[in-house]
Amino acid sequence: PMADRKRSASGILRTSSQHTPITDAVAAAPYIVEEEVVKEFFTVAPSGLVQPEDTLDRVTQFVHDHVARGNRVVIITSGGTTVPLEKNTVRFLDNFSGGGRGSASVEYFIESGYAVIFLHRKNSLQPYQRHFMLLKDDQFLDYLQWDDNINSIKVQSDNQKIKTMLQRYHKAKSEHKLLKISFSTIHEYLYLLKEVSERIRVAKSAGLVYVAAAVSDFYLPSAKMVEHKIQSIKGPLDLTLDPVPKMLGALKHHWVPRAFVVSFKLETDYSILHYKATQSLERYGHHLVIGNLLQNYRNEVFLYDDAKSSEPTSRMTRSEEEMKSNADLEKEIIDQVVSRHTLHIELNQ
Ligand code: 9Z3
Repeated sequence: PMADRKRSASGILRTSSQHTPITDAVAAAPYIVEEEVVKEFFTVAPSGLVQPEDTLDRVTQFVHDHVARGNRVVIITSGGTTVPLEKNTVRFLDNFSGGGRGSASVEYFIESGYAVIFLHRKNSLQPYQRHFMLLKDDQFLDYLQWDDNINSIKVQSDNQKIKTMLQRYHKAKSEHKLLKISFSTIHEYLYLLKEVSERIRVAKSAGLVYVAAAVSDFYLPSAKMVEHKIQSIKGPLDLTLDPVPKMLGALKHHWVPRAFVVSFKLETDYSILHYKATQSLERYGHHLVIGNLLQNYRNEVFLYDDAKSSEPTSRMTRSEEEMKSNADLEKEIIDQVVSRHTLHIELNQ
């Protein structure tokens, strides 16, 4: 499929017919998980939901302040969720995501005037800081030197990119444009996504949810989980995981019914990407789905906003030059998302 796709005139391949026979009647029915199922899922949270007590109050305050100033508010989720295998967790499953997409997106949303709630995996890449973490030859510490004369640290850099980044960081900070909240487990993630989403409802159509986190589809309920570290003496490990209730429909229809909702779809097989992405549009009612393939997700994404179309609405790529200079594809992605959000606000005043 990758080779075919390169050869096609538009650069886009039609979805393989194997995945398309889904009737409109079935596909059009929105999928919304029952509230009981959501409640049940959160009550069986294995290791509790570890958060500072005032986390949600800080969200309420943050949203209140920015809505009062007429700012748009976006929730950006980023990083992979964990699935603990033991109550005292030594082993866990993880989803692929280092937080590059989410953390880069934060910077461009802030540049576009948004206030950002960054729901991220603990220890994943952070906005602004990521530029120092991803340095190839230098290390962050190479920029710092101890100066005995002033008994202080001196920063040594003539790197323009870093200068711009620092300026943006300090501006965002002084304007209180960024609120960070971390998660680790799938339970923490979904719990926080629900609570935080419900708190941006007051932003109405000026609210945006941008789901870039890589979220596990399977988990081990605490009833099936052992207390202590699984011992290897017992031989091979058999695991049967339960499906995670699909909450993306409830997000759109119940938690933030007036907000603009953008989600990412990660696949490894191009021939099913189109089907899966349009399914998210139809089943969950998302406004925009951004599809990407694990093999080249930093260089190419597909935008889907029409469930009935047999092709993605558009495709974005990084040129050779942009790859070399390490330019972010997210800049272009956020430009697109912001202009669609503007239209959404105009239509939903
Ligand atoms: C993505 O597809 C993101 O673009 C990546 C970004 C995870 C590939 P990195 O953080 O990677 O820059 O290293 N995110 C969505 C992945 C996902 O699991 N989506 C769910 C699904 O496909 C729906 S929310 O079912």
